[in-house]
Amino acid sequence: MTRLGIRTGALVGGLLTAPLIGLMFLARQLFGLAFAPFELFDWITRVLPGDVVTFGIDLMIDTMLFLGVNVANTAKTGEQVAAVLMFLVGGVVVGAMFFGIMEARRSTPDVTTGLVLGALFGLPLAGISIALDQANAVPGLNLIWAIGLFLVWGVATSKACARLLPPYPRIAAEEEEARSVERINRRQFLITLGASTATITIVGAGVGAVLARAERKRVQAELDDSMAHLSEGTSDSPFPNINDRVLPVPGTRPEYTPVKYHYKVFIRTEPTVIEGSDWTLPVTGLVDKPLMLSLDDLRNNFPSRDQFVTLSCISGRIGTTLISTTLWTGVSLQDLMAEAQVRDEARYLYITSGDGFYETVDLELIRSDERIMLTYAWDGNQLPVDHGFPLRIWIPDRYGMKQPKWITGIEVIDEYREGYWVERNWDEIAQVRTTSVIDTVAVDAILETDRQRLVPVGGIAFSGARGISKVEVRVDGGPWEAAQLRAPLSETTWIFWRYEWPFAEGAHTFEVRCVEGDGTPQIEEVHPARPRGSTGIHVEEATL
Ligand SMILES: Nc1nc2c(c(=O)[nH]1)N[C@H]1C(S)=C(S)[C@@H](COP(=O)(O)O)O[C@H]1N2
Ligand SMILES: [Mo]
Repeated sequence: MTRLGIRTGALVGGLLTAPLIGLMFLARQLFGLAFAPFELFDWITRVLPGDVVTFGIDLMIDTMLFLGVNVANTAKTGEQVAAVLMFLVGGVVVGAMFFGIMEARRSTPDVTTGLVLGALFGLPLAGISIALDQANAVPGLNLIWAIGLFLVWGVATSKACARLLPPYPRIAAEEEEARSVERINRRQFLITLGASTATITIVGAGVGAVLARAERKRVQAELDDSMAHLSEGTSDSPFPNINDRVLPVPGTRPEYTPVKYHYKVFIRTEPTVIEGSDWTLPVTGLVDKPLMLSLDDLRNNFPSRDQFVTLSCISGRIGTTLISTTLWTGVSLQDLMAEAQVRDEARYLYITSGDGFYETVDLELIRSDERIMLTYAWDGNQLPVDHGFPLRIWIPDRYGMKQPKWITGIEVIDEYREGYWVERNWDEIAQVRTTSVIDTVAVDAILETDRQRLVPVGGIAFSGARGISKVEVRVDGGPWEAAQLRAPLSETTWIFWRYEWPFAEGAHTFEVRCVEGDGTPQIEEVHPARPRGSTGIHVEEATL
């Protein structure tokens, strides 16, 4: 008996939650309103213990590697799909439970029941939305919309329940006849319900998707002016190594990453949007002169610095695509600290971000390295939204996890506070661990000399800010042979290497390792990314 209620409830829950999602998605595209499935997902990933989150991310990445999809491009899409599916499944479960309870209690829900049901889910979700403090949402409007939508959803669920479950109480003599009439009515009702909810879902999600694609195109087009176009040898090239004789092997990744291909990592399902015109940076706490700086103040009142920077993510595995290089421009934190007149007892900067991220930077480190900067431009343009507009920090030799984007505040403090990922058991220092990667065994770029045929093998090596003095390649477990090194764009970027291997037919195993500037070899022992960054040798198989 109860099973009919649960089955019908699950179906109705799904049928009514799908258009709810569709409409929320449309409203998000049209008016920038909050999208509950993403907010719920973001909130869950924030409150869950770090190990559980890491396990989930690992599982997702393993699945992607298994399916052969590019992790850097697809991870966020995977999360978004998971968030929407989770929400839909939630709707199915709630529908099943609601119908099940109504049936077990032999009661017919009315409008009030529906409103209560809607509020039961709408209000906590509104609470989550407030707790997340999404920088880009319109708070009041958001709440009215979200709660209103859930109330309608609750009432619709309750109406459908009243319509689809047998009415109570019932007179026994009429039962048989009533049943067959009901069954026909039920089927018709479900068909109508299915058709109308499908229409709303498809229209909402479809129009939303078209708008989303247009927006993405517009943003991408803005990024097309990348300096990457200038990499061919002009005399006024911005690239200092333009005349280096050691050239990247064809098939190697670009030395200067076009900004639109720069890897992206952020804690939320979506990047955080901050309005540059209202944005100001408060520098508060243990300072004699608290500051309130606009983007123009940062650009005009402090000397600017340019630096070619390779950024990488601690969660990457050996050979990861979560590493990219571009030109960073900003203000030295030493200059900013001098302006704010940091007091003697001050020990750390506590940096907060528009997406709820936070990190601590040791003032000792800032005093020791003038390169540490608040960055407002990438590739000669303002920071792209996805990469932290309007302001992010750069700390040489550290993984990305220590370097907040979308900065909204800096507080000077005297007691250490753990950062977002440190609280989740990632390393406190997060110094970049040296790595080298084979990008290509260029079978289609074989060099013919009179004596032999050489296959160029090429890739990158990166040690944060510690330099690379040697790269070695080994084929089929033979001796390690030195590769040629191309001058890097700066002392804080990856370096490109090439090795010309005497051609031999068959299947071969290529391995690479490197040595830091001061002679420290890359760690060959295999360690997973967590908690300090992965180590081990990159291996590439090729059949020639
Ligand atoms: N506010 C904020 N800053 C952040 C993060 C984040 O989620 N939120 N992620 C960090 C991590 S883990 C990395 S690897 C880099 C990635 O920067 P990118 O997306 O511009 O490549 O940003 C760092 N700064
Ligand atoms: Mo990261």
